[in-house]
Order: sequence, then C-alpha cells, then structure tokens
Amino acid sequence: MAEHESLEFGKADFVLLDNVSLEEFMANLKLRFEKGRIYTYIGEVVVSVNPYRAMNIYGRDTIEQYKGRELYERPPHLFAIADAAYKAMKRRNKDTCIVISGESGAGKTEASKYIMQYIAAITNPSQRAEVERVKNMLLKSNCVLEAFGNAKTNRNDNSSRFGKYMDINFDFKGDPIGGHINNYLLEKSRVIFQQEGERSFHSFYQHMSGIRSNVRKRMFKLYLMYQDLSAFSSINDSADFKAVTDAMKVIGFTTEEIQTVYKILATILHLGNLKFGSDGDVTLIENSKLVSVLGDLLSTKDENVEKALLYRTVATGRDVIDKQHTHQEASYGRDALAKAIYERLFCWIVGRINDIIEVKNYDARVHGKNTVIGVLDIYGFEIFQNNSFEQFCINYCNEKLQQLFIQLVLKQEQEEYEREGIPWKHIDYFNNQIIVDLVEQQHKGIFAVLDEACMNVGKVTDEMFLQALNGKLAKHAHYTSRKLSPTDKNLEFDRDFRIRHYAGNVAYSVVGFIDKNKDTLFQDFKRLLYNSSNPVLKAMWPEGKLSITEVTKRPLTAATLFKNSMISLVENLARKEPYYVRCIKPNDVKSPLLFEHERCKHQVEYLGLLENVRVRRAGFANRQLYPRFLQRYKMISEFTWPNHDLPSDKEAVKRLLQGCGFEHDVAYGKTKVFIRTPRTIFSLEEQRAEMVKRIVLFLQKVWRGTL
Ligand code: AOV
Ligand code: MG
Repeated sequence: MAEHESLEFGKADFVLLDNVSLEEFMANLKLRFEKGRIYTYIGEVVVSVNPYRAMNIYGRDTIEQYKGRELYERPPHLFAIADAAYKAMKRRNKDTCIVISGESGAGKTEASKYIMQYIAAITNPSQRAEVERVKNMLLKSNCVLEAFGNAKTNRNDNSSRFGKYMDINFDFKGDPIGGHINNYLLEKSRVIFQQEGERSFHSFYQHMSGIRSNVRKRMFKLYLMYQDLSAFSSINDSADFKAVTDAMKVIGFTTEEIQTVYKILATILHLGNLKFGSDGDVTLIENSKLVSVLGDLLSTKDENVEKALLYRTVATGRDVIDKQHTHQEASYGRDALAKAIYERLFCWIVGRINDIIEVKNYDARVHGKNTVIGVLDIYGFEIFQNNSFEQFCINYCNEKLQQLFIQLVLKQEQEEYEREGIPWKHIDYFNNQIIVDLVEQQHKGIFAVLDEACMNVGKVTDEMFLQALNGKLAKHAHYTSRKLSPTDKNLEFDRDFRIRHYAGNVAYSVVGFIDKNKDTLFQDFKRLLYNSSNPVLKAMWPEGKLSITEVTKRPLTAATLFKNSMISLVENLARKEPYYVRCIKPNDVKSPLLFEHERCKHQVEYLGLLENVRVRRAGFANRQLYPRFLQRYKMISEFTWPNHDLPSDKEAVKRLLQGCGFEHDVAYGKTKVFIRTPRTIFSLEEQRAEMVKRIVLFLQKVWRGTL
C-alpha cells in the first residue's frame, strides 16, 4: 500500500474523512502532526502545520520524488503543489500563482522559500549559464529582503514586516529567465519603537555585529530598545551579516551601494541618539557633536543637517521663511526622518533587485509567450498587546486574501462544473466581504473616515477620529467601541475600537492613526538628502529636487496607498490560476511537540477549511482530460489496451471505469472525467503499477526466450 494511503498516518486528504465534522478533521490533523506528517491535502490545497523543528523532507532526493509527478502519486507536500503550478504553467501556458496564507508564525515564509528552491531545482536541465544566474539571484534576493524587512516579534522570531509578491518569469522551455518583486507597506514604525520583547529589523543588529568596536555597539540606545542580542538563540546576527553582505555582492550591488546601505543604517542609529533641548524659545540639539557624524554619513554639510533638524521652510504667499521647530516638532521630525530613510532604503533595495532580475532581451515573437508563476508571502494575521495602524493594515490585507480564497476556490469549482455540464449544489460558508467593506468601502469605510479626518485643515486628534468612526459605524455588526458597548471594560473609552475579523477579535488603539496615515516628512529633509554628494543616496530622493514653492500636491495617505496596492494585488492574483497553501500554527511557544487543540481548531474554523472540504467533496477530487486519462490507465483494461476501437476517448474511459467497478464514483463532463474520491485514483494507480510490473515481466520473458 502506498505510504500516503496508510491509515497509520491518518488520511492524506481531508476529503477522505468518513464524516466531515470538525472533530474528525481535528483528529486527523493532530494524528498526522504527531506522526511528523505536516502536510495534508484538501484536494489541491495544501494544509501545513508548522513543525517547529528541522524536517528531513526538503532534500534533493525528495525533490526527485516529486518532479513531474501528479499530486496523488506521492504523500502531500509543498513540492507537489509547486510542481502542479509549474506543470500548469508549462503544459497549458497558464500564468499561475501560489498563495500562502495563515497567521503570524504559521510558516508562510519558510514555505515560500521551499517552493522557490523546488522550482529552482527542477528547472534548467541543460544548465544554461544565464538561467543559472537568474535562479541564483532569485534565491539570494530572499536573504537580503529578509534582513531588511523581517524582525523578531512576540509572535515570530523572523516575522515578515512587509508583504512580498514575487513573479518568476519562464521562457518557452519552462526555465526561469527573470522575476519581479512587489513589496507592500513596510512596518516602518518599528525603526523607532518596539514593543517589549521585540526587536527592530534584523539589518540593524547585523550591522552592529559587523561593527568591531564594542564601544560603538553600546552607543546606539534610543531606537533599539532591546539590545540583549544574546537572548535570542534562534538568531545569529554576525553570521547573517556576512551572508547578507555576500548576497548583495552576488546580486550585483556595487561596493559603493553596499557602503551607502550601511551608512544609512548608521545614520538611523545615530538619529536615535539625537536629543533636543531648549534655551528660552530656541530649540537646540543637545549632543551637537552628532550633527557632524550625520553630516559625514549623509555626505552633506553639517550646517545643512542642523538646519533641517531645527527649522522648516514655509511659503507664505510669495515669501519663503525659515520657521523654527518646537521641541516636539523637532523630535517628531527626527523620528519621521528615521522611518522615512529606512522605508526608502528598503524600497530602493527592492528596486535594485528588480533592475537586476527583470527579464531582458526576451522576444515573444521568437520564443513564444513568457509565462509566470507568482509566489505570495505576506505578513500574517496578528494580535498583539497593543495593536495600532500597522496591525490594522496587516489584518485588512489578510481579510482581502481570505476573500480571494473564498471567491476563487468556490468560483473555480462552480465554473468548471458548469462548463463541463455537471450539476452543482451550493455549500454555505461565512463570507468575510462584510469586513473587507467595513475597512475599504468608499465614504463610510474605516479608511475613508480616517482619510477625511486627515484632510481636515484644523487640528484633528485621534480621539476625534474615533468619534467619527463611532458615528458612522454604530450599527455595523463587526465594529464596536466602549461608547457602543459601555460594559466592555477591555476597551478604553477615548482610545480603542474593536473589529470582529474573520480570524478573531482585535482591539485597535487609535493613538497615532492620524499621524501614521498622513505620514508627513518635512520637505526640508527631502531636499537635504537630495543634495547629498553621495550619488546613491541622492538617487533615493528625487522629489527633493523641488523647491518649496514648487511642491503643491498633497500626497496620498498611507491608508489609500495601501488599499490601492491591495486591490491591485488581488486583481493580479485573480487573473492567474491559483494554488493554495494554508498554514497553521500549532502552539504559541514554538514547540515541535505541542498541538494545542483549541488554538488549531480556531484556525481550521476561520480559514474555512471544513467548508473547503465540503465543497471539494460535493465536487470531485480529481479531473482529467479524456486522452490524458487513457494515456495513463489504458493498460488496466482489455477494452483499451493497447488501443481502443470505441468511437471516442470519452466512450473508452467510460468502458474502462465500468470494467473496474468505479462507475458510481465518477461523472463524465464534456472534455474531462471527474472522479469523486482520491481513493479511486489510488486504486487505479495500484492497478496500473501491477500491470506495468506484469508487462515488464512478460517482456523480460520474451527477451530471454523463455516464453
Ligand atoms: P510566517 O511567515 O508565517 O509568519 P515563518 O515562515 O517565518 O512564519 O515561520 C516561523 C518559524 O517557524 C520559522 O522561523 C521556523 O523556525 C519555523 N518553521 C516554519 N515552517 C517550518 C518548516 N517547514 N520546517 C521547520 N521549521 C519551520 V509572519 O511572517 O510573522 O506572518 O509575519
Ligand atoms: Mg513571514
């Protein structure tokens, strides 16, 4: 019996459960987890449980087992999904995408890396140098992006603090020839503040471990709140520092560029130490020696640095004057600068990688269509002690992806059954569109209310924003606040609102929403950086070219930018043939042994996995074009082996399946045969294997002349 069919490891596909109930689902999930079987299918969806230990299932030998195989031929694995996406792309010329979802720490980023490794391993059999180069770049880019975009949080030691969508382009031979990365909203507030137990982005600690002097290491205080680096055994900053620097070199960053990157990190750390004081009405920099350090790092005059930190240029009518910052404004400006420089650095790194990996010299007229596999790895749903604007955006992003899952998984099935003329009965599920609307709807969605508050000329506070929300959303089933639920002591009156997300309730504190949404950076800083004599830095700040009187347009708010980027992401994914990996986090203590039942059950519920099984079961687990089906199984029937004389392939398939007694488990569409349960496929596979063995024996006898 095939391993994936053995009951000892539970059911390899949830569709095979005797009863589709939450209890049975959970029992199977738990059994498989305990037996070290971290992957299970729901049809073509992979459910993955984070093992929190190194698994010996990603090596070369495993890759070989999955290469070119059909899903049901091998035990469930990410590689099988990657292969399915690859085959669809190669055989049917389809753009495909692999969408990986699940909450923070569930294993999305690790999965995305294994998928990329698999694709890299199975392509380019002829070892073309250019393709090898491209593959190497794609893999190396991960390492750099993780250094700058990931951080330790209280949920995950290597938490993605940005969303990543990577397209891999393939030529007509099915070999990678380039790629493109889209990045989504980096959680830049982390640069200036981290919750207890968390760290800033890995890059800062890597940079510090690269600095030899301990004195200098101790200097950086303010922006790195938790510096006891040794406390996190899962992270090795100095090894990572070398790996990242090497990766940048391999990708093709110049020495000058790499140096600028490190200068920018140092700039931010020094900015964190900058203190403002006042002398009467005048705001001063207390540790003014730092100004020349910053001037050096930014390749600009010290006095310009000082001026940008203490003044801003304002245009009043035709006059242009320098207005001095208050103490508070100066601190705000410093923090905004630190965040903006880091965000710009991150986007610049992504842009540089894109320049290098983009497809060059591809002529579609000569080589045919260039096709794409997209891999989406975003920040997962998260709930912290204190949830702010960033968590709100991250969780909204997860709502969008859940919505896409609902639409595509159901839509796809329904459409195919209709196309093939097979009857279909509707399965009920919770549709989270109502929460998506709550956030993004025009005029009355939370983003719209926030933008309106930010447009106001007068001083609008975060509390006023909360009041506006309470006014507009009082009746919404998924929104509440202390004003609306006075007895709810967990919500602060002037501070919190709560959303009932698909994945759970989250209370958000409105503190900082207005500022974070406006995302103001004084123009003076942009001009300062644009006027740097370091060309790499200068190129990051093109808008600094404009003088104060030329700047007129109000920039889009952070919320609007994010919303637009999410909408276009979803549109992009919806155009492709989707493959899903649904990740589950088994416990909150990173234990390889612990399967916290309630915790897992909750995820199974909100991910809609049970509904997924039901849809899949009401439907058909497997479908194949008639000629393809025959090609594979014709040897098991006397009517079809070696060739059939029936009027059509469809008739031949019918005859074959009748002969095997599977008539009750199949339906015949216009072009495809639909098989309800994978068990039938397994059985066909076994019969086929048996026949192949017999044929081989027979042929051996013929050769030996013993027949
Ligand atoms: P995430 O991407 O889903 O969270 P990760 O992929 O970073 O989560 O996984 C978190 C940690 O779990 C990793 O650092 C590994 O230690 C462990 N892990 C996950 N998958 C595997 C695996 N297949 N084998 C071994 N260990 C694994 V977030 O980015 O926070 O939403 O934002
Ligand atoms: Mg991640």
